[in-house]
Amino acid sequence: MNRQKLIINLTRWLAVFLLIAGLMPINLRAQTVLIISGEVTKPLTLQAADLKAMPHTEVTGNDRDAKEHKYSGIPLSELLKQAGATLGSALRGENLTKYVAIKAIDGYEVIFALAEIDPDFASRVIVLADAVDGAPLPQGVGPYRVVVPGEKKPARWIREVKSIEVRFAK
Ligand SMILES: Nc1nc2c(c(=O)[nH]1)N[C@H]1C(S)=C(S)[C@@H](COP(=O)(O)O)O[C@H]1N2
Ligand SMILES: [Mo]
Repeated sequence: MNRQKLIINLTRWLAVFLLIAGLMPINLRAQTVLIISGEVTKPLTLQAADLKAMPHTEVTGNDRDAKEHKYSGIPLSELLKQAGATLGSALRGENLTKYVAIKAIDGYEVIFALAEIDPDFASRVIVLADAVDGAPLPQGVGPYRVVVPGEKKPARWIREVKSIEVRFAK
């Protein structure tokens, strides 16, 4: 193959690649959608496909419309476990002073004590929801929203989550 043919061939493959990449839904393209950092042994930079592949749980919750909805999402404990947070038998002593700060695109921020998230302590499963009643969360709510089952006021149901950070309170 001469040089010119090689270049034509490479250009063709590049065109095919760009076409396929262009046709992919935006949320499947390789881009960071969630960062988990702070007091963890394995900070995570996650893409949509990573989150999609994680174990999901269904929880029911009452939205502000007072109607019951079925949310599907990744338990926050699962995300923090994968990041290497001190959960389970490691959640004792000074680690009980840790909290989890969750931030949204609009600057809104909420916190949970790490123990509120650990399944050994908590009787409810707090999730990072990516679907409601079988459909992806709408624009402005998702792609990821925290859902706290049983909480009387939905103020910690933080929408458009972009990062999760574990910190020491002291
Ligand atoms: N990102 C973000 N999430 C947020 C808020 C916000 O201002 N920004 N407000 C919270 C408050 S105070 C309430 S009461 C609920 C309202 O949820 P709704 O918009 O689904 O009714 O969202 C919570 N999540
Ligand atoms: Mo609110």
